[in-house]
Amino acid sequence: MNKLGRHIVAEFYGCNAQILNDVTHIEESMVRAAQESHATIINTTFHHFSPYGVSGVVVIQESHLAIHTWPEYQYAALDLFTCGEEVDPWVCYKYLLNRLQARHGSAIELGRGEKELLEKIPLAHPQNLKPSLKYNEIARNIWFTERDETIALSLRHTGEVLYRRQSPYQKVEIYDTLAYGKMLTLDGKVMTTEKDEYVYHEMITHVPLFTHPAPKKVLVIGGGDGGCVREVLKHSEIEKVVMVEIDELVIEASRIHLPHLASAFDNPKLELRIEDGIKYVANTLHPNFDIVIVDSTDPIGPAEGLFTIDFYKNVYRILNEDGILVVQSESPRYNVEVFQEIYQCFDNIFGKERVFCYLINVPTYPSGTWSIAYCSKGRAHPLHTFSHERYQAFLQNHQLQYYNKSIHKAAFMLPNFVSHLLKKPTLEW
Ligand code: SPD
Repeated sequence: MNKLGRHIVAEFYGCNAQILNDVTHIEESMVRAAQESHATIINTTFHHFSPYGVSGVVVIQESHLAIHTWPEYQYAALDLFTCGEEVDPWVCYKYLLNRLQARHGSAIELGRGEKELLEKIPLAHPQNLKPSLKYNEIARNIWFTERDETIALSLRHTGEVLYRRQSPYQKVEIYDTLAYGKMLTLDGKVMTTEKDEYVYHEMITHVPLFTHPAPKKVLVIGGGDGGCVREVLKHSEIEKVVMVEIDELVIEASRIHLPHLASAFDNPKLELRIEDGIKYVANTLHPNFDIVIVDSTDPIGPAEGLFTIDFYKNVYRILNEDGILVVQSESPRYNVEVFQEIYQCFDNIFGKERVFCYLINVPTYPSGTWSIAYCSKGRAHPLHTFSHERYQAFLQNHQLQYYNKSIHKAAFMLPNFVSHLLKKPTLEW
């Protein structure tokens, strides 16, 4: 491209007046237009004018999408400006024309920043131009936001996206956040951050490992950042771990930017398989694992199949007789219905008495309260079969940041609202 950017100046006529006066609809449409074009959203601001009209802008990594509407004229004026080659502003134009129910639209495209007329001057390496990362000195005010229809969680970051690649399954990104260090996101959802990853990874691994009577072989489904296998392999009695991750870009991003999590990928006890965990489990013929850990994303996109009864029937089948399944089971505060459905599914397969829920505090997940399901096929029990001997021996060699035997026990003491959602009593102590 011989221009720095493409700028579409557009007019939409004969739109639906009600839509043009609905600030929520307009904001959602503009955000979706950005998503349709695979732009990366930095921030949005939208305002409703009295009595009619909406103005707003979606700031994208590639520039901005802006709108002003006149419902009384059924008219909207738009600026769709993108830089670089990856995002096509016409995708946004077509999407919005349809969303705002315009009778017709007209547009001109302006090329911005004719390269032939520009002189590029040498600037210092971006690293040297970067302001120091002390909170008060950061000039840029850029936020990553994970949101659904009702809740948004935002983390401020430096503005530099350290890794961004679209895999066949999802968009894999690493941001540099001010409060939580480097952060891995998949399709815009927080998976893990340098500064709070230990909560999730220690709790999803050590709880089953210290309560299984004699764990030797572990299967991890998902977990591409490496945090789970790092923790599992701290247990010297583990002879083999199979990790099945569908998306090799997650592993690549973690190896490059989160080496502290990816530290066990080259451990000889680990068999790392890049394939679909659902197929792997379906094709495993005989009981073969003492513990299965499902460290998935949320139940949309590639992880959807990891939340189905067929998948878990197969997991049950491949567990050895005292086997334990642990699964990240979403939030009882955020995804209430999904949370209930997951436990219903496990109750049906393992039996209600053998399915337990425990809670962890992950500040960077929506609501901060996250849950893990513990399902026992045989003798294992989350509290009664805890091995004090192995725990004491483990402490001789390892220091953990969240997990200890008290938090293990406490995590199973459920608040009343969670017990009610699950129709299960909390564990007695
Ligand atoms: N909404 C967040 C759910 C994330 C569960 N998996 C996290 C991956 C960490 N290894």
